[in-house]
Amino acid sequence: MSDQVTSHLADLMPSEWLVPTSLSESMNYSLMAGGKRLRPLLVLSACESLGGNQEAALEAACAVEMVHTYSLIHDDLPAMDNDDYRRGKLTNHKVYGEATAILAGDALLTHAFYNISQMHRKYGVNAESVLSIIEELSEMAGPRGMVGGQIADMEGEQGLTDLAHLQYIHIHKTSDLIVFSLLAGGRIAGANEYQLQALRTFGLKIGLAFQIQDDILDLIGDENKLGKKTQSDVEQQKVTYPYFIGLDASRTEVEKLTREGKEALLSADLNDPSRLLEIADYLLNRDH
Ligand code: GRG
Repeated sequence: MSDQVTSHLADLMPSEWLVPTSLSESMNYSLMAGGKRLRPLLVLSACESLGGNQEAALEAACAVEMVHTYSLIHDDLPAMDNDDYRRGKLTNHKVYGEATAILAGDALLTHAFYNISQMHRKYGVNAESVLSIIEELSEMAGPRGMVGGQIADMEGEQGLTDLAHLQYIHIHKTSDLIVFSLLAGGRIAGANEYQLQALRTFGLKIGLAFQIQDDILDLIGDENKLGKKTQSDVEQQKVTYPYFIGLDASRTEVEKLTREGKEALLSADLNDPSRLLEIADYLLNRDH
C-alpha cells in the first residue's frame, strides 16, 4: 500500500513544464524522503473498511501526505525546530535554502487542496462529500487544528504546566490529521454519521496513543544516550506525558487509548475493519 502511495504521489506532482525546477525538486525531495505513510494508509484503510473506491481514496491519501510533509518542512526550519536531519536525510532547507523550503511547504499545502478538489470530476466522488473533505482538512490542518497545536507547543516551551495543555498540543499537532484521514476515507466510501463518529473517536484515541508512544520512545532514546541517569532524572528533561505521569502510567495510557479506539471502531458496523485494527496494534507495538 505504501509503495502505491509513493508512486501516485509522483504522478500527482504538477508537470515540470509548468513549475520552476527548484520548486518541484524541493517538493519532491521531501515527499520522496520516506516516512511511514501512516496518514495515507489510514485514508485507504478507512475507505476499504466500508468497501469504497480505492482509486479516489488514493487521491485523498496523497493529499494528506502532502499536508503532513509541508508541516515537517516548516517544523524543521531555523525559526521553528532548527533541525538538520529528517527521515534520515538533510532537511529541506539545508539542501535548498530557507526561502525555497518555505515555498515548497506552501506549494505542497495548496497542491493538496487542488488534488482533493478534483475528486468529483476525476472519480465521481459525491460533490457534497468532496466539500466536507475540504472543510475538514481546512479545519484540522489550520488554526483550529495542526497550526494551532504547533503554536501552543512553541509557546508551551516557556512553561508547560499541566497535562490538559499537553493533551491540547498532542490532539491538535498529531491527532487532527489522523482524524481527518479516517473521515476522508469514510466519506469517500459513503459512511453514515454513526460510522463517521466512530472513525473520529478511533482517530482521536489512536492519534493520542501514537503521540504518547512517541514521547515514550523519545525518553527511552534519551535514556540510552544519557547512560546511567535514573528514570526520574531523565523524566525532568522534557515536558512530555512521562514527565507528568511517569513512564509506566504512560505505557498503560497508550494501551487504554488503543483499546478504547478499537472498541469504538468495532461498534460501527463496518464491513471490514481488520486493516484499521492492525494499524492500531502496529502503532501500539512500534519501537521507532
Ligand atoms: C509547521 C504548521 C506546522 C506544524 C508542524 C508535524 C508537526 C507540526 C511537527 C513535527 C514534530 C512532531 C513530533 C509532531 C507530532 C506529529 C508527529 C509525530 C509527526 C511525525 O509523524 P510520523 O512519525 O512521520 O508519521 P513520518 O516521517 O513517518 O511521516
